[in-house]
Amino acid sequence: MSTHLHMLPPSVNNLAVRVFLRAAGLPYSEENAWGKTRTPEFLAKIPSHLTPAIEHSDHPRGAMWESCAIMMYLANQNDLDALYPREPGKRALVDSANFYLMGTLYPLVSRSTYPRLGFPCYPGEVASSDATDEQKAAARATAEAALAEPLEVFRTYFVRDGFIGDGASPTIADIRLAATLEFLALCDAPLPQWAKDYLGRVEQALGKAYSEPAADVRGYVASVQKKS
Ligand SMILES: N[C@@H](CCC(=O)N[C@@H](CS)C(=O)NCC(=O)O)C(=O)O
Repeated sequence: MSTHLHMLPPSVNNLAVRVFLRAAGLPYSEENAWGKTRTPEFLAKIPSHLTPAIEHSDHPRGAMWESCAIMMYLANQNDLDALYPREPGKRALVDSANFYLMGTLYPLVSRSTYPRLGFPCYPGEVASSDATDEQKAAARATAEAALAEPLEVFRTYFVRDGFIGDGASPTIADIRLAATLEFLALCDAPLPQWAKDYLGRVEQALGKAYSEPAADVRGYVASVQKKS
């Protein structure tokens, strides 16, 4: 059963699923959704207008979105126990890391980096308000400073010196965290050494499955850095 992925190449939310599909060795096709996410045809299938989104004929609605949920669904469906451990304790580590990333780390990542990436910022945030440039810069810097705490939690609790889930190879939580760390190249503070080592470990373990789609994100980040 092939998976059709709607994706935006510079996005780390999308990078996670792009890496997962390659690492899992599942049959898939990819379509660049740039300029299409608000079209009636897209909205009929994916009313959230969000990518990554997959079309999959076995799914009860035919399509779904949310990077972590997509990886969980496809891993469950295809018994990919190395990527999504079945043992309850290991799975709890993976799920907890992914929920913590989406609920706590990622909002700080987006507030720290989206203004520099030129990505739309969420309604109600300083960056999308009519605040002054100074106020927006201060809000961005505050979000960046707040990243240190959840990153340290990832280091000490989830990652330690290995992979999330305590196995010998990366899980869907490692794919999601590694992809997210890619945007931190746009922060003023350098990525902590442990995170650089971790990113290298994940990329080495996944090989081209990671580096090929990551090149799209890295190319976009580099183009932004060149302009600034
Ligand atoms: N929590 C979601 C976030 C998805 C998301 O924000 N997608 C953005 C790109 S990073 C998008 O597709 N935006 C297009 C739109 O809203 O039209 C996930 O992890 O999949």
